[in-house]
Amino acid sequence: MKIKTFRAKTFGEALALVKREMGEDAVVLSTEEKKGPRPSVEVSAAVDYEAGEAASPKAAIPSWATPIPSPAVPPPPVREQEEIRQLKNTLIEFKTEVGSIRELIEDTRTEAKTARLPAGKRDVLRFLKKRGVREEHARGICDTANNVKEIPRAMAAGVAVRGGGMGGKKAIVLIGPTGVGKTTTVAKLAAAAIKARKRVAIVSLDSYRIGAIEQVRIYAKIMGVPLEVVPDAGRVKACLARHADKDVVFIDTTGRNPLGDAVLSELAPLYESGVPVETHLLVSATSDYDFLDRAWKSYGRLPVDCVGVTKVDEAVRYGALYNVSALFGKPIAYLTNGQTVPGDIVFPTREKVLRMILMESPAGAAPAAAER
Ligand SMILES: Nc1nc2c(ncn2[C@@H]2O[C@H](COP(=O)(O)OP(=O)(O)O)[C@@H](O)[C@H]2O)c(=O)[nH]1
Ligand SMILES: [Mg+2]
Repeated sequence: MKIKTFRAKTFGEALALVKREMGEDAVVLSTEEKKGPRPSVEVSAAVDYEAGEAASPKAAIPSWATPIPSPAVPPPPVREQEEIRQLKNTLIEFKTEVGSIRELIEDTRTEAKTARLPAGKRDVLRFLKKRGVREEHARGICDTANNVKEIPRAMAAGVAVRGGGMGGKKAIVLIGPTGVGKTTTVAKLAAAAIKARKRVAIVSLDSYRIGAIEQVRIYAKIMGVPLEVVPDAGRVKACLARHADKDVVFIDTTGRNPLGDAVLSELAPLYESGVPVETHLLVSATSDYDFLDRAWKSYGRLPVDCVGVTKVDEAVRYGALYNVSALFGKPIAYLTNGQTVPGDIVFPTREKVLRMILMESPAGAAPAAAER
């Protein structure tokens, strides 16, 4: 980094000087107007040392504009640096300890609350937690279930499924985190629609990932359905108009980290275009609760109609189906249970979903086999 201060009669002259001396990459750090019998201005500018060296033309500097040498700022002494480092470490340790104490207090409170419950309700809680139902949702079920036998009835209100597979709208857009199974599920849904004698097209908005287009292109080719790759969501409307003769058009999208804003900014033009679409949010049955929560905070800002839960074949328990229902408040439209297209997708009844959640499902005993 090279810092210099220039003095000139006007800002314009001073900036011209900066540009001439330090090149186009220079950044102005400060400016100051000097009043008095001979008014002038001072402009301090900085440039990355090497870039500046390369960029600055060696032009002559007029006599009225003398560069003022910058005072050298000495680095803090080594001992001080070491002390700062140690202080930082102590602070991190302290924060971790406070976090642990907080968790401990919370656990103790929860245990005390559980201990006050009647034995039957304690069983309900234990039963549900063992199946992966989140504590807070399990407690909600506990309010109405006095014993394990009453769980299915108490849980039923919290789980909705969308019968009939696909809804009435022509365009169906699949959204969700990266790698959740959107493209594979588009292919499975397209195959199901073809089986139901519907005229189908696939639109891919996923031009972000290398190979993504190839994957969907292969599926489309195998099924003999047209594929259109659309570079941005704003152009989907025109694309759908080209497919006016189709009964259903599946739109595959780019998976995004739910933490980022890309999720919304990329898809917003689709919703703003006013084209009627049905939005399916896909989440994996293997996702942990905090991830689901975060995904909903992000994707839930879009007009989600229903949920597709993928990779149930990889889950060791199915509490996530309840957690998803409780968190999202949207019906489950389908479950996917394997990588095989078109087979590994089911459109379950509510009873089926409830049975799955209540299953004590040891690792490896996926319901996929039972479904097929
Ligand atoms: N086990 C399992 N794997 C799946 C399922 N659905 C998709 N996959 C796999 O998950 C990976 C990512 O799928 P893909 O459709 O490309 O995800 P996308 O990034 O959301 O489009 C691929 O290897 C798929 O074969 C499923 O239901 N079960
Ligand atoms: Mg994909």
